[in-house]
Amino acid sequence: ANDQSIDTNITTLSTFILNSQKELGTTKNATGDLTLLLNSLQFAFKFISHTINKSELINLIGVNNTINSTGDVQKKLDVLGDEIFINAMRNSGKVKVLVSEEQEDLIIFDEATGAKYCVCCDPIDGSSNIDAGVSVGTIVSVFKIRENSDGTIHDVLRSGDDMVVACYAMYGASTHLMITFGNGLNGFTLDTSLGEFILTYKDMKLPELRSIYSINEGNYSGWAPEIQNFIDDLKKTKQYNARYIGSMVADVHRTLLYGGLFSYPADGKNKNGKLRLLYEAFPMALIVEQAGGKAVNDKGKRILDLTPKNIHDKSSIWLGSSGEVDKYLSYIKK
Ligand code: AHM
Ligand code: MG
Repeated sequence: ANDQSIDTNITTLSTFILNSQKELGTTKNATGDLTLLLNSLQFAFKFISHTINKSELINLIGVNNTINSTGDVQKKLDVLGDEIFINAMRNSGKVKVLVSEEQEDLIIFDEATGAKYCVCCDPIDGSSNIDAGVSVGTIVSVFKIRENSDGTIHDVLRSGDDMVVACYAMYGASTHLMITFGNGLNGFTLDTSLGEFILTYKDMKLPELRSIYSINEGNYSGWAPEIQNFIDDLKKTKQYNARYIGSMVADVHRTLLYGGLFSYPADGKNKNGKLRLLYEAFPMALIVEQAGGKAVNDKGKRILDLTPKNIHDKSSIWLGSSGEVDKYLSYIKK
C-alpha cells in the first residue's frame, strides 16, 4: 500500500442486500422480489439526495425564475420527494400497497400483479428545516402483504413486529443509509462519484449509556407532570447535554452514533405526540432495537407492540440507549 492507500475491497449496498437475503434464507423460495424492491428504494434515495443538493442552489440563485419562462412555480421539495418515491415504488412492480406522509389515502398499485410488499414512507422528513440547510431524510418501513391478500389497508394496520425492513436515508454533508432486515443494523454512505452506497457502519451498536437528551422543550408546559419531573431531574444531575435538531432522522442518527435519549412525548395539543407510527416511530424503533437500544411510548409500552388503527396514527416516543430509556421507565415505574 502507498500513502494514498485506497481500499479496493469495499461492500456496496447491492452486494450486501444479495448476501443478507441468502443468509436470512429468504432465497429458499426465492423470487428476488425483495431485492428488486430494495434496488428501487436505493434509486429513490439517490434521486432525492441529488434533488436536494441541486434545489438548494436553485432556490438561492433563483435559476427557476429566470430560466423557466412557462410560469411554472418550482415544486416544493416535499412534493418532489413524494413523486420520486411513489414513482420508484410503482416502477419496481413489487409494491402493492403504499402509504406516504404526503398522501391522505393509501395507494394500491393495481397494475402490480402478484406484488407482495407494502411500503410506508415519509419522503422528506424534517422538511420545515430545509431552507436552513439542516439535514432531512427519508424514513421507510416495509411489510409483506398478508397471505391471500390482494392488498388492502389491513396489510399495513398491524403490529410493528411484522415489519420486514426498516431504513432511513439522511441527506447531510454526505448521504447516509441505515438499514435493517431484523438481523442487526448496518449503515452505508453514498459515494457520489461511484453512485453507490458503501458499507461504512457494520453491525452497528449504540452506546448503552450516554448523558444526552433530545426533546423539544418548547412544549414543556404541555407535558404530563411526570415527564416534566423526569426532564427537570436530568438537568439537575448537571452531566446531561441537551441536543435537539428538530429533524427526526438527524436526531436519531446522532443518537445511534453517540447514544442518549430522543423523545417526542404527548403534550396538551398532541395527545399522541407528533410522530407517525407507520413511517416514523415503527421504522426508527426497529432500527434502534437492532442496534441494541430500546423504544417505548409515554406509558412505557414497547413501540413495536403497538398497532395503528389508521394509516397516519401518531405515537409518543422515547428511544435510544437502553440504559437511558430504562431511566425513563423507572421514573414512570414500569
Ligand atoms: P414532518 O414529517 O412534517 O417533517 O415533521 C416531523 C418532524 C420530525 O422530523 C421532528 O422530529 C419533529 O417533526 C420536530 O417537531 P417540532 O418542530 O415540534 O419539535
Ligand atoms: Mg415526518
